[in-house]
Amino acid sequence: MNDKETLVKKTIFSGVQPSGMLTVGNYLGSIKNWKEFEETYNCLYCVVDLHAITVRQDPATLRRRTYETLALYIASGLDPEKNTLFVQSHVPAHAELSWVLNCYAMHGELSRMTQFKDKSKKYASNINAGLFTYPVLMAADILLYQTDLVPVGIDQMQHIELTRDIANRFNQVYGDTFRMPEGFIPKAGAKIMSLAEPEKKMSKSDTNGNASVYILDSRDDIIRKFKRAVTDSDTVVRRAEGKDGINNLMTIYTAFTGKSDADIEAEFAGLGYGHFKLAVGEVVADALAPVHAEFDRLMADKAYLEGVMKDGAAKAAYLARKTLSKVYRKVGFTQPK
Ligand code: ATP
Ligand code: LTN
Repeated sequence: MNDKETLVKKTIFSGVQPSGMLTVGNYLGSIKNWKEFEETYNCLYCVVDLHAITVRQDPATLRRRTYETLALYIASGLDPEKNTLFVQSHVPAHAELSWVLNCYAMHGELSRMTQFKDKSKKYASNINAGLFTYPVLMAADILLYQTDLVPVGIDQMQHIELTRDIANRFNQVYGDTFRMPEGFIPKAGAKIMSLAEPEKKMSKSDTNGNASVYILDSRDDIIRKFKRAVTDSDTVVRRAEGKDGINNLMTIYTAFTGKSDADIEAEFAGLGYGHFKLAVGEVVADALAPVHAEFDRLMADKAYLEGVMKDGAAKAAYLARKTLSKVYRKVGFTQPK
């Protein structure tokens, strides 16, 4: 990406935490949708390791998952020549802008973030300041690149609203500094639910192994988990209020096949849930098979992944520094001569 492209094309930024094995929810809510932007936007996709340590991580595991998350970006189809793929901690401007923005984010608004409230319950013995200011770091990620569009699952929309509030507040004090980003939610797959408790979001850090289908699960595991998915006592495959389990399976089927609810109802008319669950499992396993193969190839080539990280960080750092310098100037910091 050069300066001219940055001027003409709009910018996309998104990220995933290397906090666990990625699920089908992460795939459908985010990564899978990113490929379609690579020709028409300047795209930056980040492995957000600074965010991941808001919850205690084992260092060796975090390191491995950082490589794995990057490999999954590429295995899911993102071309490192067309997208800037990088690791957050490799570009110091994220932490630097985050500090400045912390001084323009209010305690009250951060206390209202549902992810903070949920994670405070889940990790009650480690409600650290980083967990609280997590959305400010996310705002820094987005605003550093003068981002136009942020493709995410629905759970992140509240953080994007907050990013806009912080940007507005800053722009009002110092004049136009940050571009106003918009969230972008996928049509199918914005919120994939747990297979064990379908009223809860599928999450990579769920401790129940049957609740989440991981992108890297074996074909047998994927099919087994879908066969065991919690549904209801009805037998007809159709979308309806209160049928969270079936609704979720229909959403997943649509996201992988493009079929509408009416197509699905017709396809499984008279066949019952067992048949449908197996079909969903097979469709997911078929779609993920090429991702698995490419992932294995990439993980065997660490030098290549390190090259992608290095190039991505250099490109991102160049763009980030421009915004950060502007911010430092505006708030009144001196520049060393
Ligand atoms: P954790 O369990 O560690 O909080 P997570 O599974 O919620 O992680 P994130 O790294 O927070 O995943 O999210 C990465 C991206 O995946 C975000 O864009 C998020 O909106 C999306 N995402 C996460 N879970 C789902 C889901 N169940 N359905 C759709 N999108 C999701
Ligand atoms: N907070 C997000 C991950 C994330 C992100 C971002 C997404 C960190 N920085 C910037 C979009 C843009 C999450 O938990 N899913």
